[in-house]
Amino acid sequence: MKVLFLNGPNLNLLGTREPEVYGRLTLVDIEAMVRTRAIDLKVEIAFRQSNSEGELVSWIQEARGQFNSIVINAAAYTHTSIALRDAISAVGVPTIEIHLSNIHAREEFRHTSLIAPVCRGQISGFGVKSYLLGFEAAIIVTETH
Ligand code: CA2
Repeated sequence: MKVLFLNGPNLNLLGTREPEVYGRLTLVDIEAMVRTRAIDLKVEIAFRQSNSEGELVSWIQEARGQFNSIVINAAAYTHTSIALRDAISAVGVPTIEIHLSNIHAREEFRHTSLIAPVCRGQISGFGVKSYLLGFEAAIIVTETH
């Protein structure tokens, strides 16, 4: 089984600013935590980040036939990107949407996720644990796909 983790814009800055919202861990720390879990579960993973919408779209397209499922923290593109939504919908690889913060408890513009309707589910508000919960969900949807 192979799971692709995708991270959107500014997540490379995690741990440097707004620790009260996003915590103190960096994306490198989060990747290490996910890799440790992947070894325990004997699941192969790829873990990527991009500030570019187009690069994220390309990675989603390339996931078809390469990965069983996708876990995506699309960051701000969650709320704006029809391109990401169309890519997730087009490739048909089961996808889990995750967020560190609870987007529904924040500013109104974060309450809408354009990708939620084409994802299998959403995990939002559990800090770095959202990545591990998303990983578990990605395995569950692969088993039922
Ligand atoms: O809670 C999440 O995981 C978000 O996807 C994080 C995004 C935000 O735009 C979404 O609404 C919710 C922001 C990603 C990174 O933002 C940083 C801002 C300051 C310092 C470090 C990271």
